[in-house]
Amino acid sequence: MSTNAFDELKWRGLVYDHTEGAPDILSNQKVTVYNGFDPTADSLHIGNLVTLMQLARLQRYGHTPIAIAGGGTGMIGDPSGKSSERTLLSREQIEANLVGIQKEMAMILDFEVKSNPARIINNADWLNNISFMDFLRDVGKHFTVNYMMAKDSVKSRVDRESGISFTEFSYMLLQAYDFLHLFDHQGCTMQTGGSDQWGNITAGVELIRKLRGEKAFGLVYPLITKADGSKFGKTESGTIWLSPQRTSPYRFYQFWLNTDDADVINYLRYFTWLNREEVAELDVALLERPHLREAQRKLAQEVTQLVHGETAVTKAEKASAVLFGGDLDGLDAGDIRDIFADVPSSEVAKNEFIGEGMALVDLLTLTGVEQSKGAAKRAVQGGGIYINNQRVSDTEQVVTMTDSIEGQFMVLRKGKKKYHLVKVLA
Ligand code: 545
Repeated sequence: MSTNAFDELKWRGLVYDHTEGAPDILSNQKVTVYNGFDPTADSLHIGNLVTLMQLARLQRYGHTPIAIAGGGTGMIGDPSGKSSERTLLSREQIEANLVGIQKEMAMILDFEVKSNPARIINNADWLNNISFMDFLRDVGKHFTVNYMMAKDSVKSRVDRESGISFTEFSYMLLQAYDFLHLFDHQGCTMQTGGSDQWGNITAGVELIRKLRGEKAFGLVYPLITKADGSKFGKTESGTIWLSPQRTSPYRFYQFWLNTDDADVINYLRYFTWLNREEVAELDVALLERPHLREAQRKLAQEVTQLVHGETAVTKAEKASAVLFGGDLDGLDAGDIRDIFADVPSSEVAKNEFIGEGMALVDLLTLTGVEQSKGAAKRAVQGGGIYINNQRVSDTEQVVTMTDSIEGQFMVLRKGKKKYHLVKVLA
């Protein structure tokens, strides 16, 4: 670790902007620092993981982290970084989403450490009860519309025909009020976030200055980018979420494993606890032996472990080995579906495999793995056919339900790498 928290964040490439004095208090004092998360979904995605990790990092430097679960702000919707109006979420949806994201916050932060335990606080506790009259008098009065209009989140929307509702326009005041509330009740003097949050954070710093005559601080991180310019955290099959129900640990692991050489060192700094020496070693490995993908593998292991735990890493690695001929023992149907999501597949009715079953050579031709029975036989004789990654030696082999994985799949393979997934239809 660097000797002080600010140098550490700088080295990690995580300082995009900060208000005056922030480096000094991060380095020389112990502060209470917060980051907010609105319950717009039932899970955080890996874009939000950066900010969560930063809270955890600041905690290791002795600062006290607060994660705000935005049960109140989530009722309104932050226009920051959004080109169009959001649809309001129902109260039930918000409640359900809060459950999911609070669980994820709890995974990364430390609640046990005596000196500076983390706290998760729901801003509905104060926002949902404040009266509109009080709010306009106590908060609204301190901001000119001119000031609010100058913020990127508003400016970019005013210029568009669709505009911005009064509801979303007001959002920054709620976030500013949160900061004031945490300043008053939790001794919180710093707020962090992605760079999209700069306007909201500085509004809070302003409010604390105006109403309390005190100095509070803001620090924002760069939004994560990819060297090739494409969007970070998305694949063809969608966003990479922290929730294992939304993104399986195997897919999660694969996502990190597939990181480009040009990005991997940055991501090691953003998303892992590895220190300078460890990252430097992987940088050397990347330069000298890029084909071994040691940096990517370490990244995948570290982040998967952080989010899904150690056994998930072992399992994901085993699953990754399957595409290179590894055995299928211990994998369930869900794993198989994940691993072979991108290989050709066919659907075959279950009753074909019941009773006497189906001759393997027939299955090979039916699925198009081989063009003819003759070719299929020759392939088996040549030792080039595998079922569930077990080589088949008998040209007369019959396939039955006992060859299926949980009654749902069979994996055919020709040669080293050509896979075909048989989906058994009930
Ligand atoms: C609410 C009340 C506060 C302070 C902050 C907030 C939330 C903030 C916001 N943040 C984003 C967010 O995304 C949805 C989370 C996943 C379900 O909207 N107004 O809530 C993101 N944030 C993390 C980073 C961010 C930001 O949670 O700050 O920049 C993304 O990386 O967009 O008092």
